[in-house]
Amino acid sequence: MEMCRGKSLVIAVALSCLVLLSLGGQCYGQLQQGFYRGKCISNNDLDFFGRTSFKEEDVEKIVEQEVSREFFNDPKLAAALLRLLFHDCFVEGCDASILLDGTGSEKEAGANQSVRGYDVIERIKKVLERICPGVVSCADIIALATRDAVALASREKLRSPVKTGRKDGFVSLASNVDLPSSTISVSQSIDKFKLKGLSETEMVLLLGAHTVGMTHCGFFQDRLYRADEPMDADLRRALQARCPQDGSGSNNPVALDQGTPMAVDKSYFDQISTKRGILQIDQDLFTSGLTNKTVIEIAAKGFDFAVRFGQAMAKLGEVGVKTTEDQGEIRTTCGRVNFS
Ligand code: HEM
Ligand SMILES: *[C@@H]1O[C@H](CO)[C@@H](O)[C@H](O)[C@H]1NC(C)=O
Ligand SMILES: CC(=O)N[C@H]1CO[C@H](CO)[C@@H](O)[C@@H]1O
Repeated sequence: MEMCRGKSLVIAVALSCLVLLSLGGQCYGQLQQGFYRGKCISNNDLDFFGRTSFKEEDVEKIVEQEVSREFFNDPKLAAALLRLLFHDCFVEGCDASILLDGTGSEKEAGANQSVRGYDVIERIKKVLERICPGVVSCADIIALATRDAVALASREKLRSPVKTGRKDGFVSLASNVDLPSSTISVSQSIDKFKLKGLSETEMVLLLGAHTVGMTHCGFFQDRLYRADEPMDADLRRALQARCPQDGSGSNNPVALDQGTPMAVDKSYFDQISTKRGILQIDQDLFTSGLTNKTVIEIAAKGFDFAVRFGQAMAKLGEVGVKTTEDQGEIRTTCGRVNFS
């Protein structure tokens, strides 16, 4: 995979991409750090002589400012965007396919339930279109905005590097949506992430996104009434009250991280290490011999979660990206393909 990023060894790169593609794998395109440098030129200002003057704008800075404003109004933004990024990237690659409206699009798939943040991306897009129309892709806005929201929700306020240069895809089909369910086994989940070019360790780190945000009783309440499910007794009692066995509370929200539900930190790993995971897949990361070592390592003092999570998130953001004209476009509006 790493080879696909290289600039030299063009032939080797082309060959390995072909091999990877023919194996059904993902091949990272030519994303770049600071792809938009020098590309977003605004010409709204008149200079001293009344001539139009051109000004180079900092796209990443603009996104960061918009995200700060949105985050201030809604600190749940980090959770919304993390889930949006995951659901976009795992279906058709990180190409903003999840943002397309229309009958039968990805948004309408069962797994879309409660995915949020579409409107935030569209608002940031509008701001950028006013400044430099047709330059910044919706797919890049998702990647940059998620990075910025996570930094704001993180105790360490670390803003990880994110490459840009994605194009927006043309296809969005609910029937393509095949996201993991909360009862997927650890080994099946590892396989699913491997198919996207993400390692076991990266999968564990990325599930650490469940350090923020909410789920609903319906996704896990079976666990509360099965004696063989490992769960802290106090937590089980509290959740049984919230999620009655008759299912009458199946839409009740429950925080995925019972420790620090609003902060992007490693608390999720402390929680699952003490049988306080909520979804079955969360708790299983600790129970399973395949991933328990990694969980313990991340939970340990001194593990640099902010940095490692940022790196895994950046890698997620590079899954199946589209970078050429025939693969994608720069949408004018994130909700629809241009000229349709
Ligand atoms: C095996 C993999 C995964 C499974 C089975 C899974 C499953 C789920 C489920 C069932 C919910 C709750 C939905 C609801 O109750 O409405 C959820 C929420 C969430 N997921 Fe995952 N997830 C997985 C991986 C990920 C990854 C890789 C990320 C991001 C990097 C992520 C980020 C989130 C976030 C932030 C929320 C909370 C959303 C909110 O509060 O709006 N998940 N996930
Ligand atoms: C991980 O799980 C396996 C299998 O359940 C167990 O044998 C092993 O001791 C566990 N490792 C740690 C570090 O807890
Ligand atoms: C936001 C959105 O479009 N949600 C849709 C998700 O899918 C269900 C059907 O599975 C629709 O009813 C929702 O409108």
